[in-house]
Amino acid sequence: IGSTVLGYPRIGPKRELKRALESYWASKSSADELREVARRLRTDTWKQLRDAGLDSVPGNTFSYYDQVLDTAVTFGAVPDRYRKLGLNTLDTYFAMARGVESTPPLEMTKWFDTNYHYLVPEIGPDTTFSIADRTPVESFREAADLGVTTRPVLVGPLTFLLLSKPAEGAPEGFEPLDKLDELVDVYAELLAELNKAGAEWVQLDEPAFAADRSAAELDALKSAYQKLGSLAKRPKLLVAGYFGDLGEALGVLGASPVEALSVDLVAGGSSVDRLTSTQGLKDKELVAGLVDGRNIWRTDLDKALATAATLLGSAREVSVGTSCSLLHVPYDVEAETAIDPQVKSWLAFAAQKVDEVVTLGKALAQGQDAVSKELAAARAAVADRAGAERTHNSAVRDRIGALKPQDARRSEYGTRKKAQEDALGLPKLPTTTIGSFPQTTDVRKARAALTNGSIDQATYKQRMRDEIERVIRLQEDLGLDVLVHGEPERNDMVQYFSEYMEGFVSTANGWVQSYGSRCVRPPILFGDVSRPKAITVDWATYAQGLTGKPVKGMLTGPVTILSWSFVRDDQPMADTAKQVAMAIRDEVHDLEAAGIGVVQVDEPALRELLPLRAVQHKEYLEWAVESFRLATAGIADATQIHTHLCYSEFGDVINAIVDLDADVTSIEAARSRMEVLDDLNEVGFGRGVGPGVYDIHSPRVPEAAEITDLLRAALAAVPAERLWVNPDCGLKTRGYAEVETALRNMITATKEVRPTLG
Ligand code: THG
Ligand code: ZN
Repeated sequence: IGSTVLGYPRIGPKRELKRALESYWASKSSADELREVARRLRTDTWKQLRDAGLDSVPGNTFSYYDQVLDTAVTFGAVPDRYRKLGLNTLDTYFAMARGVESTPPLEMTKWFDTNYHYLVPEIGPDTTFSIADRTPVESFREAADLGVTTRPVLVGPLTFLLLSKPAEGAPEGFEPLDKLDELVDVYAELLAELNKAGAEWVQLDEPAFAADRSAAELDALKSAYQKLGSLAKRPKLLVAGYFGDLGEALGVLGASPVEALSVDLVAGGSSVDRLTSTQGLKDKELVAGLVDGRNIWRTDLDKALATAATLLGSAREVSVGTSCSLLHVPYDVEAETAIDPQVKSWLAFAAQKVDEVVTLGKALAQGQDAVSKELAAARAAVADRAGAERTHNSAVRDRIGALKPQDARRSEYGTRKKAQEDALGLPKLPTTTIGSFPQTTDVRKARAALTNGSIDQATYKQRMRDEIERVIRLQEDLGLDVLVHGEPERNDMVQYFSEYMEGFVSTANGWVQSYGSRCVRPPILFGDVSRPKAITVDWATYAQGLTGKPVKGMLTGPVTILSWSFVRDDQPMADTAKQVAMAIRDEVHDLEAAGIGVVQVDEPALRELLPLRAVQHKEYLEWAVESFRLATAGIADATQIHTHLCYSEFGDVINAIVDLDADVTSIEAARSRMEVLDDLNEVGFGRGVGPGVYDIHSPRVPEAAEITDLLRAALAAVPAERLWVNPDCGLKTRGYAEVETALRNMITATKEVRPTLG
């Protein structure tokens, strides 16, 4: 195989695909125009990767929306409700991704522990697999016509089925994996077609094996690759395991007839020992994933070469690759003109990572002298970063060094509850929202105008204040009890805070796909973190000054800030989390001092960072919970701390939610009919809880009667004194018309239920 990368960004260096998709969806351009943008993006990527000098260029890495959805469509796993719409192929695909009026989309969820989201395929006993779409073959030919031989990349059959869910109506006990044999037969057909088209290699991604898997699942892995490997006419197979150590799957794949394995040596560092002792690798090619596909730091090439050297005897051939697809990093550092030059010199985005892989590959194949200049430059950058003073702030370190366990503890909940009741005087079943209100076009335009200099700071501030006043008046009119300022001044809940903290830099073009056409620009946390001055106090006090009702201050928690940033890799995450926690704590304290009596610290990403392997959960949850508590302690008993979590199935983090010790927790619950409350009861959760009473992810407006029902269901699980009423997430992505009606119905329902309480 030689030097390669496992995948590449596809949204376009200037988010060309985003623009083209959104224009097509708005009926402002045709399918042909969209296809043309897509074709150009594919072409540019293939040529770029080939010209950069990679030995093997990945193919089929483009997607109009999501690679898991692509896999479902390729193999014909399209649920009937989408087929019945009678749309053409492209629009059926988008209906599965985004829904249409009559039919909601497939469920979307996080891709392992990343901030990328995939669509969850639905597989039932009746699903019949076939090659229903030939994009993998067609794109191979398309590249070949341009003179680039690609290595088509497919989600592997095990990972595909393990990420799928049973279709509605599937019998009790049915698992998508039950369909493995049938699916593998169709993978075999596709491999035969790719072989016929001239593909020498095909890459099958099996990241599901970086997580804990049962013996039955490992057996399934064995049988699938035994079968695929035994095909008479097929391309050579590269199985890629990433996002961690492959564990026992390594031995299984080692013993299988596939020709090559790719292993993640960044997230799965311990693999090195296991690799050298896995017998079956001796006759295989090993792609050593030495360049981090998920973070943006330049690789320590000397260290990477040393690791590669220890692997040399363990496989027939060792080549260099990325730890995972480069989908998770931005395109090109060179597009950043405003980042401080010293920090910039430490960074590598996708284009630079390709160069690193090429350099490492040459060093391995031809000796280090062949790339001495590149190695020296990398060495200098790594040394500069390691010795840089700007990553080090003694005041921050001294302050954290002096912390005592008590600094992360509040008084007993009973005492706080009493003090908060006296201070806030809220009715039973208090109503509130999660924080953000719809971001209107005017608000977005004002922000863009400030960025490009066409309005000044004072004008911008006034526009935001006008918006805040409108949102406060609306909430008073609706009759909400705890108000919010609506967050018009924020772009993204992580990026916004990072812009006001020391230790971060922002990018101008560092977009990373989050789902479909939606992107985020993760900030870069490069050094010790501190908060020089108050960030949100001005907006919160302005809002509080407009109303007699309590206004809730809105902050993002330390774990979520880390999770949605590119984080320094030169110290443990737990240490970085403490620094971010102290910065947030400063903000909590300033809000309190300015008269804000309720502060919400959101941790929607608490679960996302949960390690894929259970043995690592405890350590993670300890520092994650501790950083939240550090951020929210040291305040008066009367100050009420809220938190918000964005999921309804807690699984392994449910105990952590108790341990956060927040006074009020709002969570998603509408879609699961309040089941989450039973889960919380089971672990003895005894604090305030606001199970979302309507799903904001859908444009559908709930009737008051539906909400009344949900509140009654909630009251069966939670005593009235602890129950709050709120939507299940922020309202930022919705429109005002629907939000107003939905909130009005929510208040009507609450007022109907209140008099029935004892
Ligand atoms: N911020 C960050 N990560 C996230 C979320 C977030 N991950 C999980 C979830 N929320 C993902 N959801 C979204 C929803 C909307 C958008 C991105 C991720 C979005 N992005 C704008 C776009 O692509 O047009 C750009 C936003 C901007 O201008 O900064 O709409 O909330 N970090
Ligand atoms: Zn949410």
